[in-house]
Amino acid sequence: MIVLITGASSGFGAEMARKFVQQGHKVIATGRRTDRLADLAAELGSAVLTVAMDVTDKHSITAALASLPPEWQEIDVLINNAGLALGVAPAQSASLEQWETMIETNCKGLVTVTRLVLPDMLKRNRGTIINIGSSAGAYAYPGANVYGATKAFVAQFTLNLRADLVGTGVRATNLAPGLAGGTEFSNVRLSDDAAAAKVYEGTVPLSPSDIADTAYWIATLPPHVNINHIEIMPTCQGFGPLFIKRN
Ligand code: NDP
Ligand code: 8X3
Repeated sequence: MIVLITGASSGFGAEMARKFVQQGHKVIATGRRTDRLADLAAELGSAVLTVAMDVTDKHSITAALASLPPEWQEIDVLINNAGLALGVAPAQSASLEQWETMIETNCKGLVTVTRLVLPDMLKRNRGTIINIGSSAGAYAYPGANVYGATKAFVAQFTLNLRADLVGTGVRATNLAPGLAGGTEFSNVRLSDDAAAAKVYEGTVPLSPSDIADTAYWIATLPPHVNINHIEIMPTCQGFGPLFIKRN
């Protein structure tokens, strides 16, 4: 299979690239940090094609797809993984610029890549699209405001994509992890490595390989099976009670 992964330069994306290559597949590894992508290609060899792609820039996406050599053009699996959270400030004081970046990346970037890859999948009547959502798309918590909303968008867009694709051979899944360590997610979100490390203190979070194994399982199920939505949490994570502010 040929697997295109957005945000393959770190975290889940890099680990998913490793998993698919180790299982004998070819990976188009995309992202903005081309030095990181080059390191991944050096590690995994010729089964990886690295392509610079900023999902917030439509021209970057179209240029990346247009640059694919003929033998890399038939994308079987698209993993829309590129995404980020920025900040944990409450809505009333959060940065509008950070909100815009999350929407541009997690929502607009994801739908743009999907829209541009989908027609060729439909021509071949096969393909799997795995959108990386989050438990934050289902459960509210303070400071998740726009990040959680972008992941709720991913969940609903995936279901609506399914609705449009019924009767075709193209599948779509929302893969929604909870707390996961071993990625740069919290470093990016908090811009503070010490604070990022504290997020995982005293926990056994999900690992990138837990997510990579799940994505691989979804992509290699028999063609008649579509996982619509899968939510995964580490065993140590649970649900907060509904909060009541008392006088
Ligand atoms: P990382 O920060 O390690 O990886 C994020 C990836 O997204 C990087 O490869 C980065 O590449 C890429 N990316 C960010 N912005 C852009 C952009 N504009 N264009 C292209 N690529 C971009 O975090 P994770 O691996 O943890 O996150 C991957 C996905 O998983 C995200 O969608 C995140 O929301 C989601 N998630 C993470 C969880 C966690 O707890 N870690 C839990 C649930 C969901 P580059 O900077 O090189 O462009
Ligand atoms: C990342 C999971 O709980 O930090 O999407 O929002 S969480």
